[in-house]
Amino acid sequence: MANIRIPPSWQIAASEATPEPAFWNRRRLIQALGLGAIAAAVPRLAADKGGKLGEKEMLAPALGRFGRHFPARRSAAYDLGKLELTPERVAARYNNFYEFTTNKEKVWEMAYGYPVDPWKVKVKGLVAKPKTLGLDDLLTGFPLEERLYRFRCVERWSMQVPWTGFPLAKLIDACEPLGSAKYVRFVSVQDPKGLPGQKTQGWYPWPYFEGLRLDEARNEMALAAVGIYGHALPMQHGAPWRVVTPWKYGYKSAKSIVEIEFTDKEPGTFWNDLYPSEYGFYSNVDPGKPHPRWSQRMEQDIGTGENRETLLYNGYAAQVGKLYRGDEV
Ligand SMILES: Nc1nc2c(c(=O)[nH]1)N[C@H]1C(S)=C(S)[C@@H](COP(=O)(O)O)O[C@H]1N2
Ligand SMILES: [Mo]
Repeated sequence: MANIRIPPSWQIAASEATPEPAFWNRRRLIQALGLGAIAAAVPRLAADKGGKLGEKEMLAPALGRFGRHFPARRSAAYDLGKLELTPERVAARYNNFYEFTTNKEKVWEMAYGYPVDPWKVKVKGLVAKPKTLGLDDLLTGFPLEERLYRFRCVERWSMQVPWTGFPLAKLIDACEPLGSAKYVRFVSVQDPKGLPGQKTQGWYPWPYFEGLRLDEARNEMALAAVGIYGHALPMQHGAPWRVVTPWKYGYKSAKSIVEIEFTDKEPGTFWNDLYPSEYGFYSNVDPGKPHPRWSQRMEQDIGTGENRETLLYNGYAAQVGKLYRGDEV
């Protein structure tokens, strides 16, 4: 029997997939004004009037008021070996964030100005006491550190970036999961009015959702990221906070999270639910496990253009290898 399926949208031509950015930036401005964030919206007004956003906006943190917490001290434990750090302006204009658009080079301008203050994160499921976290909990609740990490997308591009954040384990402990909790599920923001991709790509099961086994989420490499390149996250990287699991393909690192749920069963994930034969729950970077439509043996660095061999667990076997038996998909 033939399998009828929608191709993943990174196969859709950019011209078909991209709504007009200026329109959405104007909407965003109005939203920000509506929320009373007038001071924050003023610099946007000039850019919006001119209709053209520039590099300043592309690199701008989505959250202004925690500036004094950046840059954080760089942790010496995570170095890149002989790999170069990806230039900030390269990483900032090549993004996957389907809530805005599938056109990687347009995400930043579609995302610019999206309001993230206030922001709430609901903690639910198998926890001692359900609660809601706010920006102060996330930005000032745990000591921030900077870590240089490799990052590998299943589409075969890779980069090396300095994230600012704290171990996800600390956030998990603060959520007080019960002993019966075995998995953690993350849900990204749901807002079809403000996130154009959620409206134009109605076939996706919004909001974006991801999950980890609890021991993976507690591994030292799993980071709750609130910043990049020494400042708070620009919107296109998933402000105000996201997960970063650098030994897994990029789609496991959910952006702009609003819900953390603890479960005793393996939760579904956005891409695994859609295309189980292409995207597994574990999705650990593995050059020996080809994607059904392309090999994963090689990758291309978006900064240098260099093609190189992909490493098992993206080079983090020493840190995460002990979590696995080798048959996880
Ligand atoms: N909510 C949400 N999170 C997401 C995605 C997305 O579309 N929506 N894309 C994922 C994919 S496929 C990748 S490669 C990374 C990209 O992160 P970056 O844009 O900061 O490099 O974000 C991941 N997190
Ligand atoms: Mo990705």
